[in-house]
Amino acid sequence: MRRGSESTMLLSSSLRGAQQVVLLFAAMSLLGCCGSNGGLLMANAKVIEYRWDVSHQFKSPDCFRKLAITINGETPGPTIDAQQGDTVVVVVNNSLLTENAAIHWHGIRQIGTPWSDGTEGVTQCPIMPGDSFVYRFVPGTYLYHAHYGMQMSAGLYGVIRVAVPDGTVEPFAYDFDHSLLLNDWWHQSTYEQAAGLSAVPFVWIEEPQSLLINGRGQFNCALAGTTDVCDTTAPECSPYVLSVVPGKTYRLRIASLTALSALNFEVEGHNMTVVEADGHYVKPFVVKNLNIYSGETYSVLITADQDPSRNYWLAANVIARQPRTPAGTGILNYLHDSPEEKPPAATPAGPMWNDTEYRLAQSTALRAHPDHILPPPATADRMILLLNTQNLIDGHTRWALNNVSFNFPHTPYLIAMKQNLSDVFDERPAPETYDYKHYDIYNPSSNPNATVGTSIYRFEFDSTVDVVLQSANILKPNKSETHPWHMHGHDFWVLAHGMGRFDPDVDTARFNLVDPILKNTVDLQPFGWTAIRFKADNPGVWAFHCHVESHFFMGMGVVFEEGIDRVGELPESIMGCGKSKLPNRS
Ligand SMILES: *[C@@H]1O[C@H](CO)[C@@H](O)[C@H](O)[C@H]1NC(C)=O
Ligand SMILES: *[C@@H]1O[C@H](CO)[C@@H](O)[C@H](O)[C@H]1NC(C)=O
Ligand SMILES: *[C@@H]1O[C@H](CO)[C@@H](O)[C@H](O)[C@H]1NC(C)=O
Ligand SMILES: *[C@@H]1O[C@H](CO)[C@@H](O)[C@H](O)[C@H]1NC(C)=O
Ligand SMILES: *[C@@H]1O[C@H](CO)[C@@H](O)[C@H](O)[C@H]1NC(C)=O
Ligand SMILES: *[C@@H]1O[C@H](CO)[C@@H](O)[C@H](O)[C@H]1NC(C)=O
Ligand SMILES: *[C@@H]1O[C@H](CO)[C@@H](O)[C@H](O)[C@H]1NC(C)=O
Ligand SMILES: [Cu+2]
Repeated sequence: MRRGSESTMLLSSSLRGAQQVVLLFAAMSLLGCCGSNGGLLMANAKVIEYRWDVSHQFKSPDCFRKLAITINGETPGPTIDAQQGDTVVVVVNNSLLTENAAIHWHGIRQIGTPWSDGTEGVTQCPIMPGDSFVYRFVPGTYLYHAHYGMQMSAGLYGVIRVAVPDGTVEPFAYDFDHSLLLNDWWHQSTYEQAAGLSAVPFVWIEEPQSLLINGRGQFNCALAGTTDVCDTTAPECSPYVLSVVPGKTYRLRIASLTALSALNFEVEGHNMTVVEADGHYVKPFVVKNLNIYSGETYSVLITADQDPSRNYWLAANVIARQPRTPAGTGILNYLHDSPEEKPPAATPAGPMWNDTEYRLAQSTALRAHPDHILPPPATADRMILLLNTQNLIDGHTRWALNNVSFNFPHTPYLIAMKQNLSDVFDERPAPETYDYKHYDIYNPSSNPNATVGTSIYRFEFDSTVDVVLQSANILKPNKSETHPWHMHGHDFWVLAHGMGRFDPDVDTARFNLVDPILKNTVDLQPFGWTAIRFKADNPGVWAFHCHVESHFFMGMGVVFEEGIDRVGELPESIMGCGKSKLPNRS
């Protein structure tokens, strides 16, 4: 209960600190998505407080009973509803009896509060059972989820919805605003999953049993064997219903926190206009099907302009891996007297799962809205090439970047650096590139052995950095995977996507420096490459990793540092593990 007892003090200091955080926000709006009127933000800023109790509960989101990790008894957890400029205070109480926890605020840049990022091992010690932790930050976009072990796939996640300040007009109009959180769901526990991933030989959990829309899916209980754990009539697993009024336009905030699957989402019979991605306005484009990768958020507009005498499917299908999971479905309901009536058509099947060109085309179509372009710096100070490979280390299957597979040190980097602790992590620079002229991305390496490492990339403060992600062969011949890469503490410009081997002497000419979209998560296609640029202007230590939970667990991530000397005094609440010392108290 040691840190629990400090929560009251921290909470009150966070309330006192609200004004300071609002000022930090005013600086942030230069890069933020929506508002630019600092005066308005100041006048309207509120402090919103949430108290969350994290605990294990038996849940049946797809009709099959399973132990899930919940917030205040629910999965997905409560939606954080705020207005841009507000300060959100979340008091997290870890009531898991046997497990640590940490919650990451995905897409929130944490300018001036790098210790509130919620990444266990990088920015804080885990929250131990019985402990509380106060996260305090200014929101900017739309997701939160566990960042400890594999708790994300156990259900510890939710949506953060941030409205524009009063008086700010968005570049599109709609009548109603709804969120759709997409997930994949396994019946095996996360402990079994993690044990399998760490085993020699490797034991793979296989594809998810269900896909969930707003925490609801429909498993075929006939496949469950015993009937007492699966009940298709359980109210918990009745399909999500979105009720519409003919003629009205709906903003759907579609967010994916899948642990593994890339998804394709559609609303049967309706086109969607994509207007926002990861908290930034998009040059509007119309799609029938939207690809969405784990960690991404999109806003789309749909108009209820179809035959109102029937209902329509909402459907999510697996792409980029051979699907073995039925579509996740919900119902678009025009029939208000029978909202759950099944639509007469077959469930939409989505595009071919292996149509890489189609996915690449949609990713490339994402551009900044013409009135909201923030041009990137014309040149970069440094370019890092990251080769993504599957490797073996002492018989364990791992993922590596430039032959280094990431392992967390026992002491979080942020604390180690601020307290000048030595022997916490490998202080030699992490590898900047690989032999891109000769490495064959299409075939398994003749020597698939890599090493584990804790080394990081350190950037000169305010410098401009390019990172090019290169997807290569996995350990099997002619197979490569899709990886959604997520950066903490920054939004980055997506300069280009390509297929094949990236050649810096040729392909930099393809960089879009005119109207690239800013994002915090971007897809990397099989045997393809993705180039991003960002400013190292946020003092702190930040993870950059594949958002596939099992891939990150198996080492698919790197860590960035910039401006550590500018980071303010760290709160005690993040300390207490490894070598991190708690300051003496009187
Ligand atoms: C925090 O958890 C403890 C048990 O671990 C419980 O007694 C307490 O009521 C919880 N507090 C809140 C605010 O849920
Ligand atoms: C969707 O858009 C396509 C292409 O613009 C168009 O041909 C089609 O009629 C639209 N469908 C609906 C239902 O509006
Ligand atoms: C895509 O996968 C299907 C099987 O699901 C296969 O029949 C087809 O040949 C594949 N297409 C390509 C381009 O590999
Ligand atoms: C890879 O490492 C293993 C030990 O884990 C070793 O037995 C094997 O010879 C190595 N392979 C090569 C090609 O060096
Ligand atoms: C860590 O080292 C820096 C630079 O040498 C120094 O300014 C700082 O005071 C040291 N911090 C601690 C906690 O010792
Ligand atoms: C990774 O390390 C192994 C063993 O040192 C080496 O044989 C292999 O070429 C390296 N691969 C890459 C991509 O650098
Ligand atoms: C891999 O693909 C290449 C080119 O498509 C082909 O020549 C080769 O036979 C394939 N190898 C295997 C093992 O399927
Ligand atoms: Cu991955």
